[in-house]
Amino acid sequence: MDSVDTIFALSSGAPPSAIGVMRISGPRAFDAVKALAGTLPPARKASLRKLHDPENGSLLDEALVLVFPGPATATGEDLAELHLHGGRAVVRGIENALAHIQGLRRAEAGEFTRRAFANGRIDLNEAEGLADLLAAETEWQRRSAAAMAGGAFSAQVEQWREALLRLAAMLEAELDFSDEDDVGEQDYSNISNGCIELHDAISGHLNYPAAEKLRDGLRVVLAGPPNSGKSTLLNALVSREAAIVSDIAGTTRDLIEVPVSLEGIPFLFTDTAGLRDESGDVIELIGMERAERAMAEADMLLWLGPQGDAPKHTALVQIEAKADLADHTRKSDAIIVSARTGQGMPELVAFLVKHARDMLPPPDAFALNQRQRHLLRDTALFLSHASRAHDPLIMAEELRQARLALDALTGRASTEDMLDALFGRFCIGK
Ligand SMILES: Nc1nc2c(ncn2[C@@H]2O[C@H](COP(=O)(O)OP(=O)(O)O)[C@@H](O)[C@H]2O)c(=O)[nH]1
Ligand SMILES: [Mg+2]
Repeated sequence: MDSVDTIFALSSGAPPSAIGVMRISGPRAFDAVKALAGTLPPARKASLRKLHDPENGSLLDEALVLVFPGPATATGEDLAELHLHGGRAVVRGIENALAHIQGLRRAEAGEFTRRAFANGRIDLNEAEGLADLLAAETEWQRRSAAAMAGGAFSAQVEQWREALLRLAAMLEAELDFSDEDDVGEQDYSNISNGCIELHDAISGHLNYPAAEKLRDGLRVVLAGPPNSGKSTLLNALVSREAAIVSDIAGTTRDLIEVPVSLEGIPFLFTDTAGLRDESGDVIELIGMERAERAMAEADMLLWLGPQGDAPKHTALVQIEAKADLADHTRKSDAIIVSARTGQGMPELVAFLVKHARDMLPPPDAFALNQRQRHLLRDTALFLSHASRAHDPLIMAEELRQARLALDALTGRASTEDMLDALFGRFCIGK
């Protein structure tokens, strides 16, 4: 019996579909193909084969069959793909036949990717990027996830890691020399400076906007007194009747959140209960409280009320609404819109998109998620400790901690590489 199960799953969408791609990965993948197709097609060449049920010989489908010998495959194992006709019965028939083959079982969720990670084909960051890529709904989400999945961040981490190993090796060398020659005070300022440099490089990346912003969308909150036109403007922005509009003050009482993509950028628009002093309605009061909280958390606040009443907010945008009415309120430095006639709407959207671009991680660059930020912050912190350590042994320990944090980032934790780097530097007859 093999120590690793061979797994299979339909990797394309739910049937019925034009084509259903069945993937098989593991030590018995090619045996399974032989069992169904009779012979094994040449590696990496799409070949047309009749697939028969190995138990009773009945024809199941005629399919394109591809085999990829490991370890240079997506999973790092022998991998096969059956491009089936995507009908429900065809797919089910093949699944049943595969399930009856010795050593094969259905894959669990994410198991192909998990194997890719276990076999060193991708690291944790790339796996996360891949998950984000599959979940991406807007252009910016897709590009950022693609950068992460494509290994841009992993390559950067690898560079930092090498720098870190070099510093550790230099320190190790100093410690050894001080043992042997007893030359008294050693000078560690080189290593200290190296730590500071690396600390700064890593900290720089922590200043980028977080990936969560990209995932959840920029929070744009519409606020102002009752009847100032918030709900109407929200509906116009998201191009549908998400919020109820009426001229009765207090119509919107709870937050209404609408995710929408404008020019490929994810936004979360929030309509709020109008702020007024004289409401006796308990529910409306709760609504106003929620409105206050939403405003505090907003990435951008569109204020439709009088200029003098505007709340304090770092990204406040004055909106002069209902511009089609002769007696509408005039404001200075405001974006002038009429949700009713559409006047000024393209300008408002362009303004929002322009500012969103500055607030989101740049596209095609990786955006760091919470786990990654957390571990990078740890790494930077240990480096800063190391740079200030007076005792070389403490410095070595801080560097070791920094490396462990970086290794947790990629999901690698071996010390083998550390030794390689160390001995690589010491081939001077030692
Ligand atoms: N003429 C005109 N009326 C508007 C405009 N926007 C909203 N209104 C009207 O103003 C009233 C209050 O609108 P609403 O969106 O419910 O305001 P909210 O209380 O701030 O959410 C409604 O009767 C709307 O039809 C606009 O751009 N032009
Ligand atoms: Mg409203």
